[in-house]
Amino acid sequence: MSDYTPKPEHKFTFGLWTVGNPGADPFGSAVRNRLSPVEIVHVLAEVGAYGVNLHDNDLVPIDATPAERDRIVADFKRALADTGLVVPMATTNLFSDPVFKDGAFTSNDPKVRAYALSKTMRAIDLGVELGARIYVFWGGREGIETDAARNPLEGLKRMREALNFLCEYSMDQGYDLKFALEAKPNEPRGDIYLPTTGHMLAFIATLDHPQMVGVNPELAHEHMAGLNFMHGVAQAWDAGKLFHIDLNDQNFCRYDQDFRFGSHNWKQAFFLVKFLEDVGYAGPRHFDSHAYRTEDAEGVKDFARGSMRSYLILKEKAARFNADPEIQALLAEINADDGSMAAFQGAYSREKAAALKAYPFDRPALGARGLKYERLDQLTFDLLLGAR
Ligand code: GCO
Ligand code: MN
Ligand code: MN
Repeated sequence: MSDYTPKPEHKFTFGLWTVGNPGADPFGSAVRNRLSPVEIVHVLAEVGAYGVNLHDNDLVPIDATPAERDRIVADFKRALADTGLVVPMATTNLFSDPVFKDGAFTSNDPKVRAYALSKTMRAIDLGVELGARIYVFWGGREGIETDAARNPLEGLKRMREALNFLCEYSMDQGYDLKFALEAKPNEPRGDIYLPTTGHMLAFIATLDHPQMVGVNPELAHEHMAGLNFMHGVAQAWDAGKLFHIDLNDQNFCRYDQDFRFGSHNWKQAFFLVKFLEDVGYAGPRHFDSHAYRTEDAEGVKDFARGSMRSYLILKEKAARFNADPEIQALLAEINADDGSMAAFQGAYSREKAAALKAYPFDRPALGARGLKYERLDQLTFDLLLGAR
């Protein structure tokens, strides 16, 4: 039996808004008491987390005076010092207050857009003060219910202007900060701009400082869009843009369920963990999810402990997959290369192209070959469910 105790080197983090979620939903009110940020830090320390992330207003109420802000931040810092927890990531709440009902950076009202910039700069200052090196942008209300409201080109232009401005602000302050853009297809808006990680990656290339901007893919959000999350994560990694990751779980094509990581799609979660561990992703593993509404304070701890435990179990399974002689022999056979095509591989040359066009391929033989993915997948299933 392996040791599934979370350790700081696993970099497991939770948002104040995740373990602090009191269980309200559009059909019912809160079922759990609201915990203060200091209390949440202590719960996270008790369950063995490494860090805590926050929106500005998870910690400092939107209408706090400067003196109140300083007192709250001092108390929070003391809790961090007492527990050893760190704040790797911070973000801005640009969606709860009525001022943001038509978005923040993309709102049609220039005063709202300006307020959003001002609020974000102050939230960046707060995040940096607490030690954050990653700043997340989730455009929760940057979207529409009706396209009559705005041409999406205008939305993209405003989003680009805001991010360019904030990149410059961060550099001007001398902050060592990277931005991570988080996509979501819908909810709370009917449609949200830049709906998937792939859209975000293409958008980043249009910014003035693309080197400081990456992505924060979230499992649930890509599943809402019916996509293979691990493939999106792989593309972000390939582009050097996997700055952060939001782990949770979610049935396909549903509302934002925010279930505990590993609670629903075990196989998808397994291949995701295997990917992250195989490539050596070194960033935080952030659980952006919350306990079922049925749970009390103890259930919230079960949720948090379970998220980390499931990750570590899947990590162990990934190591076993990589060390399994039968699975590896099968993979070697599937990927066998007799070297006969070496002359055709790699960079283009005119000679190579001519030789390739002239080569007598045995198409029927190539098409007739069985690829043994059925056996490979069954071995994976057996390994995952403990039957090997
Ligand atoms: C959601 C989002 C948020 C963001 C958070 C940080 O669907 O509500 O995932 O939880 O991750 O606002 O940007
Ligand atoms: Mn989400
Ligand atoms: Mn998220």
